[in-house]
Amino acid sequence: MTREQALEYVKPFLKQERFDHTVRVADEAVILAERFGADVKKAALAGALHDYAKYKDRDLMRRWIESDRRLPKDLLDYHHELWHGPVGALMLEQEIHLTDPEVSSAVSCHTTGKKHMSLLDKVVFLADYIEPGRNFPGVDEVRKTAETDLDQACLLALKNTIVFLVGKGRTVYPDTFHAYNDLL
Ligand code: DGI
Ligand code: FE
Ligand code: FE
Ligand code: FE
Repeated sequence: MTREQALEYVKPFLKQERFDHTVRVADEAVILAERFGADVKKAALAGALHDYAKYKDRDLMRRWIESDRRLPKDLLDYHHELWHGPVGALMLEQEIHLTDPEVSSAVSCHTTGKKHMSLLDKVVFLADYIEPGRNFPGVDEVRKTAETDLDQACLLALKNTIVFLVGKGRTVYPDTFHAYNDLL
């Protein structure tokens, strides 16, 4: 599957603004892959597919988590915003036979990160955070860092996310801490 085919596949499932974000993530993932030596085609594909399940029905996603052995049950104890990555990766496997484990992993962990992220996981995670449409506080420092240091940039993005969530009094999924601790 090409970047174009992937974009065509996800488009009907996304709102226009989310689709525009998706195109920017795919483009940013390509830039980062070229910069840091990741597989450019896989980066484009994972970027194009990463938010596929963003608007899937919450109860449908809950049932996936409850019934598929590959999905950690503790996801149910955390915010449903976190579900679209891991559930989306498995839906894509079923629907379009996305079997590439590297692309699947990058889609799966794009929101939280995880321990021992691969080069491709980091590229997609960071692309989602710094794509040109984002304006999180501190994103420019992450963009600057991403010019030279992938791990430092991911670490900074994770730190910002953790600080943001803690500041709002929200739960933090353990994989976010695992990713952070692993890169520190
Ligand atoms: O899907 P996107 O909007 O492109 O971005 P995303 O998948 O990175 O993040 C979706 C939301 O999840 C975002 O509002 C931040 C939130 N989030 C990220 N990590 C955690 C989290 N929310 C909780 N509760 N816990 C986390 O660890
Ligand atoms: Fe997402
Ligand atoms: Fe993200
Ligand atoms: Fe996204």
